[in-house]
Amino acid sequence: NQLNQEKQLAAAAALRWVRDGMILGLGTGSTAAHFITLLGEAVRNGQLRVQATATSQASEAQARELGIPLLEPRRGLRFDLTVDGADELDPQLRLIKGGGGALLREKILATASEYLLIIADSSKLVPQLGQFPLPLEVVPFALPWVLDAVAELGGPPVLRHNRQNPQEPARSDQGNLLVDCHFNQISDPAQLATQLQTIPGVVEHGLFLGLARAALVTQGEQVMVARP
Ligand code: DER
Repeated sequence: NQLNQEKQLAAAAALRWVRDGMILGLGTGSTAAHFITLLGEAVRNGQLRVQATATSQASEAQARELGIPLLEPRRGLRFDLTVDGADELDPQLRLIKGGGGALLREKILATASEYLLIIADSSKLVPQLGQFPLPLEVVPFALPWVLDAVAELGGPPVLRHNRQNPQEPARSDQGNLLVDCHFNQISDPAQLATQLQTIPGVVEHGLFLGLARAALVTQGEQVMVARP
């Protein structure tokens, strides 16, 4: 369908940013999965020699399956390029991420990257962040107080449930809980990020500010390069 083609087009455009010998960060989600598939083909046919670390167990399994050489986290490891999706992008390339539940490792790798390249279909572009519920990764013990604190901040929180069996809460790769906060409009993302970071038990939030260097955004057959 049209949306899937837009995701594939963005993924294919991102592959052209990969240089032989690069150390890559691999994102999570359906758009990033297309990129990993295309990267796997380029590695398998000898077009590219790369090493990579993934932002989720799911992406790691996909990369391993495709024969992409994987790197374990180690001191001093930096990524030449990380390619990842997003749930929302605003004109300053501030992002909401975490729809796929991988926001903690995504932010860890984004921060360890020389260059974070976002790939997204045009539905992700928004004038102001917040329509997409803001994901948090939360330590289980802290949940009740985190829910109170986030509600106080004006973002009605919803505990995310496991898609396979909905009576179970969703779990991150770290075994923590995921909470989606319905702020609707986030007028000051930096202020909200600071407020969220001070709530004990909030391991990470899905506001990615000042991290993305560029975004490849597809609309139909067109691929736009967006920069902050
Ligand atoms: O969780 C994330 O941040 C992912 O990048 C994800 O939300 C993007 O999802 P999609 O590529 O499946 O639309």
